Amino acid sequence: MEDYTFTENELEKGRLLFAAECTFMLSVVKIPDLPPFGRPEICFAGRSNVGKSSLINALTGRKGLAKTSNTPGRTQCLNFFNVDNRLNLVDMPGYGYAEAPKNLVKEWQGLIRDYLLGRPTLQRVFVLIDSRHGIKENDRAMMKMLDECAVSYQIVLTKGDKISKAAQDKLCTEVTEISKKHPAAHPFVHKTSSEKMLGFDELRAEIGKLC
Ligand SMILES: Nc1nc2c(ncn2[C@@H]2O[C@H](COP(=O)(O)OP(=O)(O)OP(=O)(O)O)[C@@H](O)[C@H]2O)c(=O)[nH]1
Ligand SMILES: [Mg+2]
Repeated sequence: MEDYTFTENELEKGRLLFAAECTFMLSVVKIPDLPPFGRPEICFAGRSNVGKSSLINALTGRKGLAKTSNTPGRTQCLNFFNVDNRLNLVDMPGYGYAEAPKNLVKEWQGLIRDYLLGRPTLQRVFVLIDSRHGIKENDRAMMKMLDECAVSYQIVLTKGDKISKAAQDKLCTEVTEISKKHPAAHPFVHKTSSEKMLGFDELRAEIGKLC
């Protein structure tokens, strides 16, 4: 995947997409409340506190668009954002949050599975992995579910500013090898830091290809 690059045109298309208007649409806690199918959609999944909401803010260049917090479990529903009437972004509740009440966890899992299975406009799920922790058991479970639901997904490493470049490169190679073994996974792994705004030109270009 070393030769996977983005052309000037793709980078420009991604930049323009996110330079346009991005607005909050709605929060969904049950399937009947999902917005009707329409625009292509991408979503962000990952363990609680991995940085999903921060990544949406960095991607769109809008600090308070998605609510972020130090307290795990901040995002408890599917939050939809409209990018220039061309694309929906979906911020998902995090998984693996130890203190979450069991009944709530079951509800979220049900909601996420039903959403993944019943959303033909879903173009890709970006599965976020904390660069300090790598792929954990519940990330593997998420990847398995995505393989089973035949939903295209791609790994994005977050919080790259928290580890050395060498450590991040090593993790990236490992995660790429894991991705290659999963049928529904895109083998190119994105490296990001929302804190330092790194990796977003490429991620915007990637997303620009999907709409
Ligand atoms: N250093 C650093 N901190 C980050 C980065 N991204 C997110 N954080 C911090 O990590 C914490 C969690 O970020 P969120 O974006 O709320 O995480 P989340 O995945 O949306 O969490 P839930 O909604 O609970 O699932 C916050 O304190 C962020 O400031 C990053 O790139 N670098
Ligand atoms: Mg969140």
